[in-house]
Amino acid sequence: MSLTRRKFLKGLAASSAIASINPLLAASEGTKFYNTKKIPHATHFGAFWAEVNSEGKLIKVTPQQSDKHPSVITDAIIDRTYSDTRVKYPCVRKSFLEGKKRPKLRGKEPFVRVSWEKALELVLQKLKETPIENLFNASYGAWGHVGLLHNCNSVAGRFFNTALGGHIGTDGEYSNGAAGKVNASIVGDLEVYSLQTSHEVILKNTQVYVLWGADLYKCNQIDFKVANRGNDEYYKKYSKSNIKFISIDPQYTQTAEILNAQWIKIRPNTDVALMLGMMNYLYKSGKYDKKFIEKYTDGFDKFLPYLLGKTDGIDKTPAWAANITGVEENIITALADTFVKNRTFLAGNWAMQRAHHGEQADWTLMVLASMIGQVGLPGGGFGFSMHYSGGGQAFSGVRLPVGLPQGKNNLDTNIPASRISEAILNPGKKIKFKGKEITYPKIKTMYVVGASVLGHHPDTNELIKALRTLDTLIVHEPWWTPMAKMADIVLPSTTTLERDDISFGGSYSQDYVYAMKKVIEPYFESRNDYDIFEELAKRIGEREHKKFTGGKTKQQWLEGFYGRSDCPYYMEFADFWKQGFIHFEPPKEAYNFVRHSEFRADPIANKLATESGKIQIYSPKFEKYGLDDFKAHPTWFEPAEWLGNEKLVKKYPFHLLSPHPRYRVHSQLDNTWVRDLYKIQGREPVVINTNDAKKLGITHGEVVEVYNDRGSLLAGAFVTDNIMEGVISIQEGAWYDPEDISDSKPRCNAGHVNVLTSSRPTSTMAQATSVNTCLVGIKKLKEVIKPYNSTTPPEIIGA
Ligand SMILES: Nc1nc2c(c(=O)[nH]1)N[C@H]1C(S)=C(S)[C@@H](COP(=O)(O)OP(=O)(O)OC[C@H]3O[C@@H](n4cnc5c(=O)[nH]c(N)nc54)[C@H](O)[C@@H]3O)O[C@H]1N2
Ligand SMILES: Nc1nc2c(c(=O)[nH]1)N[C@H]1C(S)=C(S)[C@@H](COP(=O)(O)OP(=O)(O)OC[C@H]3O[C@@H](n4cnc5c(=O)[nH]c(N)nc54)[C@H](O)[C@@H]3O)O[C@H]1N2
Ligand SMILES: [Mo]
Repeated sequence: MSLTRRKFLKGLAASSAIASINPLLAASEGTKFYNTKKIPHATHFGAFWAEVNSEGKLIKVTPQQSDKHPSVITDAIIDRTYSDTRVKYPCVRKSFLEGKKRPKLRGKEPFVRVSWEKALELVLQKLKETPIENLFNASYGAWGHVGLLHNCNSVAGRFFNTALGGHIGTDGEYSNGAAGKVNASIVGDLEVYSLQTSHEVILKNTQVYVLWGADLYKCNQIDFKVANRGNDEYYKKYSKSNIKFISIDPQYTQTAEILNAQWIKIRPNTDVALMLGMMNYLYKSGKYDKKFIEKYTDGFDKFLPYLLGKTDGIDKTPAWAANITGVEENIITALADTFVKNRTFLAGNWAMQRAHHGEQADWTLMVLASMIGQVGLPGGGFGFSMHYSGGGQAFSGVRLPVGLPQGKNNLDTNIPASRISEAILNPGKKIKFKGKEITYPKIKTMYVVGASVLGHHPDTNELIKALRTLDTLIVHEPWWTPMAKMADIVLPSTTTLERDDISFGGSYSQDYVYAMKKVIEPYFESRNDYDIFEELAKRIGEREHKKFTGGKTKQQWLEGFYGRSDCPYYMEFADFWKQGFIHFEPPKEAYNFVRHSEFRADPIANKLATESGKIQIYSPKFEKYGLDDFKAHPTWFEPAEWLGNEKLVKKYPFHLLSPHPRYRVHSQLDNTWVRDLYKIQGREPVVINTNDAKKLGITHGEVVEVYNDRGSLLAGAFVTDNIMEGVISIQEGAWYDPEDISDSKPRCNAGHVNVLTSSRPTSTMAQATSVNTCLVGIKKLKEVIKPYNSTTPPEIIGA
């Protein structure tokens, strides 16, 4: 927790945080004519009143007052709840049920409907057969839904730890796995999840706002907790302000459009070179802030020889940078001049560190910000979360409920996020990781709850090859996702609407707690993940059962979470539960928050948690790691695949980006009518520049093939000038649909981008995923083997 947050908390009793009473309370109790009931619930897509008819069917959702800019994606909740893709019964892959295993048939065979009794017995048997040293809990990320009790990740983690003693886990994130392993050593904080300088401060002080690949509008459509889309109000104010917006991005985003930003087209994965070029110019022209560098940073002198080419013979001049980035030399120097002459805010994204050598991106940006010298000044410096979960909103200062305690994992075996396929395929292999060496365990059983590994992991064909070597693959899912279709045992989970829970939002403002009341009865035979694990724990033993439940009922857990808040304005749980939410108005001072202002005001008293207490431009700790692909200072490394690699580009001329989807949370909602808003002939769109399309004879709206050595897919061409030439883009998360399952690398019929991405790690330091480093070819289509089909459930015998 940052100092400022603590101060907020201390000052809370005297602050103006006020719990307000819901004026809609009466309306939430139902209407006379139709006999419907309005029930409060909350999701990643926003909080709403769910209207249920007399038959108990959900018929309508109406956004709650906390949703400042409701989106159609909230409506799609109804469609997905009653979707044909729901898993209705426990199912087991045919050969697996017959005891023949045949792991190579995963994803190819029919399933058999079984009773819960049979399914649980099988799961239990497999768990008993598998020592925890061989049990991989791949329930990554917690994007399933926002509830604190039924949170898929924590329910699974708690079960494995309390009932079995532990499990193999994942180390590092798909989101910001590279930056996440570096930033804390540079500025004492991850930065990617830290409280951001407030929008009000930006509006009052910022003159130049750089969207460094930050797609604020799109990425803030959802929240890790409950979305409020409160940022949209600020973007309106931004667009009317005098702030000059500059977007450095291979695509002209919707955010850039809203803010009328100047577009700097940059070759993907080359931002570090651009920043070095600017720094080189600022140093040589003497325009950088020497005082800031002296007072607040450490190791500039050790970085300079590299910047000036004394160590490697390459002077990192703007001309050098122009050659790499495709941004003209005079623009690079003009940008640097603009940044130092104006109060400039650099809003970094996460996509550029989701690339080969992604460790360098944030670090270099922070060093550039240091040379500009405005870190900690109102409206200046940097932020790495303005695009995420309502970043920039004022923080209520209220301590909010936390979820299920995880218990102790007796194993310390975690696989770096990018290495899952490799680890499954190479037990015992040793790799470098965070300056140490780790050994891959032998993974026999993989258990997935609330994640779409087949959706989120790079290089789908490599992953499927790995999954087809496991002994057992168990998945809990409400829907027949591509991940579920690949499993041996599929247990049908309820959706968020089918159980009571509690959450809060937005992630940064933390100004609402929400009652997520059960809206409908569980669909067919689905059960809550919590209940499934409780039942398994019970069958393992009385002690294990008690350890898992903590001796509490679900209601007691919920009330306990709620009671953990230390806010004096909290209402009684029963009142809160009736009202549906509780709101805390952030105190006035929260609107004046400036990131790193305390460090700036007094770098001794408020020193950073780094080696020197200052911003680490050079790190002796990292020097000791002695790695070839990660040095002690920011460094430009050529990515393995990029537009500057002439040899590769001859074969695969396009750089493929896979940004996050506008109308989904990753793969979620791909099975709803929302698809109709943006799919092209049923496929995920591939965004391509007008001139490129012309050269290839591709017209807007036709289905094309995108391919490389790793795989191929079909996508619908979206032709536009809003992407630079040589770059194409396909949103992550389309449901995988192999055309010919007998093929070892079947073409994906639906445009699931990870059949093309590489599982290459960012470096031997962070071993993070690098999906945005990917070259491909694109061509007109000869034939389509079968119609679009990704949301068709598998064949189920006995259903
Ligand atoms: N190419 C490419 N790939 C990427 C990325 C990229 O930028 N490009 N981004 C990466 C990033 S940053 C992330 S965070 C990951 C996201 O990857 P995931 O977190 O795996 O993405 P989701 O599709 O949201 O998966 C959540 C799953 O939980 C299920 N679910 C929902 N509710 C419940 C429930 O109550 N119980 C159970 N058991 N299941 C439930 C949903 O149906 C869905 O299958 O993707 C990564 N993959
Ligand atoms: N609507 C919606 N919002 C989301 C999510 C979602 O699924 N849907 N997922 C959430 C999650 S889990 C995460 S991790 C975040 C992801 O946050 P980010 O990773 O920042 O988001 P992306 O959409 O992958 O990419 C943002 C922009 O980066 C640009 N970009 C790609 N490569 C480069 C590069 O090399 N240089 C530069 N300068 N720009 C580049 C892309 O063109 C794109 O416009 O989003 C969150 N927000
Ligand atoms: Mo993410």
